[in-house]
Amino acid sequence: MNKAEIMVLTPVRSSIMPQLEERFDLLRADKAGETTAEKEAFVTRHGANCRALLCSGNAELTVAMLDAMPQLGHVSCLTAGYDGLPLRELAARGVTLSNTSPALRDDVADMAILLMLAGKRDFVTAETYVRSGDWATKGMFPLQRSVSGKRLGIVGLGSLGQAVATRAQAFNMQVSYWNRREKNAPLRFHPDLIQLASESDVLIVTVAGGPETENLISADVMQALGPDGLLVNISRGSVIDEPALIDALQSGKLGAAALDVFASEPDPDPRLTALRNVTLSPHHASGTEEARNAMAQLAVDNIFAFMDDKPLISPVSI
Ligand code: 8YV
Repeated sequence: MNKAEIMVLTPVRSSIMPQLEERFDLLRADKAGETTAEKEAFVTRHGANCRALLCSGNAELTVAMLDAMPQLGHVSCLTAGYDGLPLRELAARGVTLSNTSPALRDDVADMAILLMLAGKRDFVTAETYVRSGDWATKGMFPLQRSVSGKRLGIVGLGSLGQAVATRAQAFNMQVSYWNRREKNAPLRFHPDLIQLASESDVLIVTVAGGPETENLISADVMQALGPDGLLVNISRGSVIDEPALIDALQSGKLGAAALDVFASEPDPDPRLTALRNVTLSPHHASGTEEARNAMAQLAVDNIFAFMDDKPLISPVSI
């Protein structure tokens, strides 16, 4: 009997790929060439019977590709973010979507705390201070600011925001949040984001990217967070108005930022990376062996669930 066909736009880790290879006929669009046109030509040639597709959230899944896969029923996105996918087109075709946010939540929440502490204690500069010998020649490193007892505002209280809240409470922080809708959570809800920022010492952004949250963190939000405030972003660069961020950091209207994500990756704006009051990380919050294995496994398990007519493990409503 012929194996069912699965289209691969982005492969999972090589250690996990054999699970798919064993059961399905894999159509490797990812190997068809570097350009979208080459991948599109491959999908057009081979997509007629494919039932499910594996890709990352920033893969170029074009309308022409979807048109060439009339049997497509499911897209298993192997990242948490899916803001680059054509959601309206998928919904219109009745194609279901799953992502991997449960698999990376804890490591991303850890990174939010790491960035918060590094930003508040100026840890990167402190490390260089020891390595360079400045400690011996210049004396004591300047005093920094604590996080214990301080006010944390979380922007977006999905499961990632909740995981950040749990960690911050262990640091004895007072945690409040902004979300589109109030959540049933024992945390203070602020329906007004500017108000939340003005009553926070640290703001951690965890909302999903996409058009709905583009530039949500505006110049006004940054100004409300203020000259002593720290803005941490572990969601998507698009959520922050980056030119306004550069201006706020340069002028001192905002104290500091600690960022894992940027408007332009992997080459963030040099005006941003030149600033002393920014702590930088190369979009690596989920960059652990554990998280990446769990993400790959979950993406594969969602394909198995779909192909076996079982409920998806981590569906996304679109
Ligand atoms: C990804 C992420 O691992 O899953 C996401 O949405 O932002 C990251 O953690 C990264 O985009 C992989 O390229």
